[in-house]
Amino acid sequence: MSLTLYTYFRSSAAWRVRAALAWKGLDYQVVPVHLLREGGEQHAEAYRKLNPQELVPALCDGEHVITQSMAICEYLDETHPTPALMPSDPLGRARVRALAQAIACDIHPINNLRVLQHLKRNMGHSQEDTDNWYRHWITVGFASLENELARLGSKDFCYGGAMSLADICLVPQVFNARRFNVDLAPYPHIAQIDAHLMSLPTFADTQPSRQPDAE
Ligand SMILES: N[C@@H](CCC(=O)N[C@@H](CS)C(=O)NCC(=O)O)C(=O)O
Repeated sequence: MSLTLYTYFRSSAAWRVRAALAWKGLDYQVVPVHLLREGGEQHAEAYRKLNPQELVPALCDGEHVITQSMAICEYLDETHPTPALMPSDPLGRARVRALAQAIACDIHPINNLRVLQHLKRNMGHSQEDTDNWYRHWITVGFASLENELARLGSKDFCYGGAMSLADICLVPQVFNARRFNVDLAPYPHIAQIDAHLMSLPTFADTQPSRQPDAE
């Protein structure tokens, strides 16, 4: 199997896939897609042919192009079941998906680059406004996530004392929160889990500063 990942060092959705690939011990080729250079290489014709959504990541497995980070992670988990990214029981999988989707569906999309660009370019908002927007949706999302992790009694991992898709989503989102100066003190479970996960090669080796296209 030959895997190629279209990625951008700072993309949190791409980091999810980099972490999943690392967790599974899979080798892959990296093709950087710069999201800002020349109006954004994700909008260039060559990339649009690969991913009409004009978003990273995209993973090529041989001739097959797979888009959407969550679909890619689950594809990797099904094609390479060990070590697993999902619990073996239905309730566990539902819990992990709920935590992962709280980040990937409810926080991340409204803070995406194109949303921030629209706020600034077309709706007349200042940089300060858009930064506040970003922080607002992270704090709303993290407050409920923190409560859920506390209720589950989570410590080193989001769920069940083992690596899962929820962890894969958490770490890149915490990285983004720090980048936008969100105070993490109100979220001790999130901070503890993130600190533990960042001590593991799965996340330490795939973080933005370790990428070939890092600036
Ligand atoms: N739901 C998609 C989201 C992908 C996404 O939003 N990627 C961002 C980077 S994290 C992107 O490519 N943004 C480019 C843009 O907004 O123009 C996924 O999980 O793959």
